[in-house]
Amino acid sequence: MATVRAEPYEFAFEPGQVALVIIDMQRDFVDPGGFGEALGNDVSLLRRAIAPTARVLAAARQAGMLVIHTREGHRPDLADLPPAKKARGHLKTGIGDAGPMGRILVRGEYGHDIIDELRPRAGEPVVDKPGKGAFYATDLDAILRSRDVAKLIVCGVTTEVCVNTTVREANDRGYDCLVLADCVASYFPEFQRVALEMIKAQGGIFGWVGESADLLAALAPGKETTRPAA
Ligand code: C5J
Repeated sequence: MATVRAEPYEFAFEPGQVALVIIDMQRDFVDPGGFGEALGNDVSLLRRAIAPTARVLAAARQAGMLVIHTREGHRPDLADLPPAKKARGHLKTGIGDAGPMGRILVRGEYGHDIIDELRPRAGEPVVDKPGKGAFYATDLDAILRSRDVAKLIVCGVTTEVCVNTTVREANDRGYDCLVLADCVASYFPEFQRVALEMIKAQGGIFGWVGESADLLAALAPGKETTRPAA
């Protein structure tokens, strides 16, 4: 059993029964020149999560942990894009339209894919999701249950949207989630802070919040793991 320092209290897991879930680290959200930046967001706030997530990804692979990647996006014919989602925001260029990195949030397009730094390896499930939560209209639950996974370590973007929605969905399905604070990010610093507070409040009403350095220490006991400079 491994234990990770976390809030509101230690997160314990068997390495064989935990999955690393990396949410929506897609070019359109994270890379300069993508949809997120075109909407006026500062993507450097999201990019802070890349290096710690890459370290966690490497350690998880080394430990033989199940690694799952998710991508938010839609079929090229947009048949799974709710009209309400398409209309929201009255965007001049929105989901399904030609954007700076191909059609925005459309499967198969360059911008929809995962950033090079966190590219999935063969054998790692990539879950394509039409919504914010990774369980809604996907086979994520079946993938996890078929491997007896009951605990999730969660990284990705954005903290208050797809990360929070996924953690809440997971919680209602009986999963324990550890969210790594330095491996999730938001375009809005205040939302980042509050979204993490919400998860760990009231004795961990939705889950646990920890730091990647403490997970790395738990995965490599005996090995000195220093906290990288922020
Ligand atoms: C958003 C996400 N923010 N992955 N998607 O629309 O959080």
